[in-house]
Amino acid sequence: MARLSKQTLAALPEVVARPAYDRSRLQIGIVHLGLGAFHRAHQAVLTEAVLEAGDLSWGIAGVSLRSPETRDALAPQDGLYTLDVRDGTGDRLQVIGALAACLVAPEDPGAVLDLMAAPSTRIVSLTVTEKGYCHKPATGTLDEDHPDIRHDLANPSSPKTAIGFLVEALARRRAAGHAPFTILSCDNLPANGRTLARVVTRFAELRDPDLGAFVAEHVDFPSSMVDRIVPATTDQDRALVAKALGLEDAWPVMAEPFLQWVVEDRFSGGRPDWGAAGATFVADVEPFELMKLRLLNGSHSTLAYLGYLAGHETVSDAMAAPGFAALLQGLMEDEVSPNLPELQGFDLPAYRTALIARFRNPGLRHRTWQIAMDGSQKLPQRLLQTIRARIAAGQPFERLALGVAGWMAYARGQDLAGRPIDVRDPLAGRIREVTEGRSTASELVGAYLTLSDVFGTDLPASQPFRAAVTQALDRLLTLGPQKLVADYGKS
Ligand code: CS2
Repeated sequence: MARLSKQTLAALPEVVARPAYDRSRLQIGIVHLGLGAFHRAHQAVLTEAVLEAGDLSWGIAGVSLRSPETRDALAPQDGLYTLDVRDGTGDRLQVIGALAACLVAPEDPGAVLDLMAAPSTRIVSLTVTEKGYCHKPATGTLDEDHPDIRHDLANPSSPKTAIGFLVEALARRRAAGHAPFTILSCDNLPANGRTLARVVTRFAELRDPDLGAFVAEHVDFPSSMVDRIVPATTDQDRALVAKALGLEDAWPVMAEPFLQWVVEDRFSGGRPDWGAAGATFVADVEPFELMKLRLLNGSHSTLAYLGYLAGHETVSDAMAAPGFAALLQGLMEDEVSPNLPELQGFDLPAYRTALIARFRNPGLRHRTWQIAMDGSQKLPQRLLQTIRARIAAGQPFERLALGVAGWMAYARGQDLAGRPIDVRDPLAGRIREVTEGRSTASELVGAYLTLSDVFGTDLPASQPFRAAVTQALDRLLTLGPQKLVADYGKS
């Protein structure tokens, strides 16, 4: 079967949308760090609409910070790939042309820095996941002992982290007299722009106090709330897309129809007209971020741990099992929504109902194991912040505590029948160490609460917190996940 590429574009079936603009005239205006499926199914798609509308100055150079896999898949395809939008009733296919170049940072960090330092680059955006910020999740400050951060401080011109690349590129632009680029975080972190500003400024300051002051004063870090469910692509997906295209695509991306992007409008060097493509620009993103992180991602993580432990491979499988929908509905309505900041004119009940339907999407095979990854980096903003608010107000938080207990049961590396779990988490080793030989709920909770990077110092000292999580974990260990969750469907 022939491969998708600029030569074969014309052979695509009519129903497959494709770039109508002249890709040979694309300029690179955006360098994106973290070229995963999420970026390709979200920001790249809105940028594609901007290119279609005629502004060709915003082509994207995608940078993988670790592995060459994406570049190896997309380079032979001239950067083209297919977006497959699925809702369970059919597939909507679009070939995206916005990726003008793909780079692999470890192969040639100098080439990445050259591109970032070029005056034509006006925005550097990021989807590097929570752990890519090299920060302490409980405080949101730079982890100055992080081995890669230490490496990047010692070797500024061959960085490994996004933070190291950003600061070196900004230093080069400053030395050359070019205006800084705007740095746009697109990760699931609260106040993601401010968090990134904090770690980047601190890193710059550690390199040189003058550079730190320059970053603090001259660089824009708008926050943005991103939302679209994008499961990892499987070989089965590849086969289905190939069949529909009549061409091989080595790395298509699968997504749900829903897409939301709320962005703070602070781009001193200009920006694409993403608003015309469906993004919303606001003065303050924080209320949107909190709502999305706590309702969507908080539910997602709770479902991922309990669902995995109950033997469900995907989100939609778990949603079809007794009790899961009721548990999440109750969690969102009774324990999360009352503690969210006011969002004027926003229909919260409709958002919650839509979330349940999105989780049920039978067209997506979103693995619970995938969402379960990196829990130590996700729990603070997804569940623990809401719990803090409820403790402060003297309110109960039984379902949120169950989400935390689910993570504790999962992350120690074996399920309730003693079968091993492949736990992917930067703290996995540490968690194994502290939980070794502990088996009762109170022993396990005691062990986990020594992890101050996750729980801070306030939650381990809180009696209501310890009691609620211990009780939830005890119920989980004695009743088992299926029965425990099914009971929520009965009341
Ligand atoms: C998920 C998110 O993997 C995860 O942790 O909760 O990637 C989620 O699918 C997106 O944030 C949806 O916008």
